[in-house]
Amino acid sequence: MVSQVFDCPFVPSHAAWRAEYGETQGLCASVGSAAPVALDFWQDWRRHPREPFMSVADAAIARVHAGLDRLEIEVPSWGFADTGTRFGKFMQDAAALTLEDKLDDAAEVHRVTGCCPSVAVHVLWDFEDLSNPAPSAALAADRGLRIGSINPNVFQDQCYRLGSVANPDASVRRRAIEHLLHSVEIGRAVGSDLLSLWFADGTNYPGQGHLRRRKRWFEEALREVHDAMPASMTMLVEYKPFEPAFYHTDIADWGMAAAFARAAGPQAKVLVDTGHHLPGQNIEHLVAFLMDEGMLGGFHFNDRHYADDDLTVGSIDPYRIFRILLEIVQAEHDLGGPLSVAYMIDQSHNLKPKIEAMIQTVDMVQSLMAKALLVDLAALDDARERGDVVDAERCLVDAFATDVRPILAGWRERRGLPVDPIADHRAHGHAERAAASRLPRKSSGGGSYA
Ligand code: PSV
Ligand code: MN
Repeated sequence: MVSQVFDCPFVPSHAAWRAEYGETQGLCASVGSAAPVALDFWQDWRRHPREPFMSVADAAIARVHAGLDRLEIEVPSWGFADTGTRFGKFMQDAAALTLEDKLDDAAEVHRVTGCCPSVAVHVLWDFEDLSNPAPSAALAADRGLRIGSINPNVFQDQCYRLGSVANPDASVRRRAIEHLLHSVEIGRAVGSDLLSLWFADGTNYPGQGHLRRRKRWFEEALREVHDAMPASMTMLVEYKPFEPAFYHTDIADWGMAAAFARAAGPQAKVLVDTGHHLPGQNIEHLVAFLMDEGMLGGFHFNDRHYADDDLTVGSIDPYRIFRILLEIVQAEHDLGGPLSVAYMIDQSHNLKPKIEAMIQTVDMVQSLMAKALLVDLAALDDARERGDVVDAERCLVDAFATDVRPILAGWRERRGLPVDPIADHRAHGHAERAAASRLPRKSSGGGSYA
């Protein structure tokens, strides 16, 4: 059954149009007469969205709503703090300083989106008293949140100049492993089941490191940490082809991450950060491959134009994230149930207001997931079997081109959430209150590079 039948693909249904604007306004008669009215309708629709612009079957809308009900997205604590480039930091009055601030901001994102109940933490950036992390769980709970993935910091201390678990100095390797083991305990104390590992280890110059020896050190370290994890905990192994190391990175790509995860043990999986690939990498292909191997653990979502740019999801290439999500939708469809995948954001917003950028990201991930859920998988399979390449691609393009904002609006209304989360956040005054309370606590000026 089709919920609305529209006469024109780019303007609302006759019924909706007549109800709002009467018979006299032409629909597709001519661009000249329809355009001004269409603009009015659009502006009004943005305030009070009612129905989709394209016909979408009720069953498909229900499928999207059910998919959105399941979709939880973790926000990173560091996405609310002042950050910058390696050349300097630009400070924002409302940017968070403490874990409490970050949790307040995350709670604001969750208030308007309803799908971000957990916050990733970086151990040395977020916990003041590492010997007693448990109260942080209560701070999160007070705000209706929970502490999500635990991210150790084995990259910033002076001793890690030549690496952490692959450092040529055994005492530094031990120190890094101790920090990873401590992070497991922190996870236990705050009720987190995700240990998310990213290593800056690598070398800058040919000859600097013994590549195979470093690989062995990594395997040993990951195995030791894996063995210390409770049965409920998953280890996520992240990869990155370069930066901060520029000659080689010890976990350079998804294949190495999968091999290391396998060497670590059955609770270790691969973490795909969408910004961590060399140009031209087909990310949806590696995601499909990892899923089929049972090795996909989760995502760090962000967008990029050049390298690890940490731009908001979909700002550069929304079709790419759509294609990745479609692989997951297909896998779950084939499996007949949801996969256990951690959806996390990993972005630093240097120019946009932090909370707005985070809400914009969540909205984009939801929209792209909605589009992926709209793909007619039966038609896609049929086109593939017929060898009809054009029809197969059209299945993707049709779904991607569908305006899902009304469907999302319907989902939000059903959940009692604001239909326009950014507008609601702006009207709520959180940023102004945050700036007033945080500014006096900030030291003047930004952070310089050198
Ligand atoms: C490294 O570039 C990374 O992607 C890791 O996930 C870190 O946890 C995060 O960025 C820190 O911003
Ligand atoms: Mn990441």
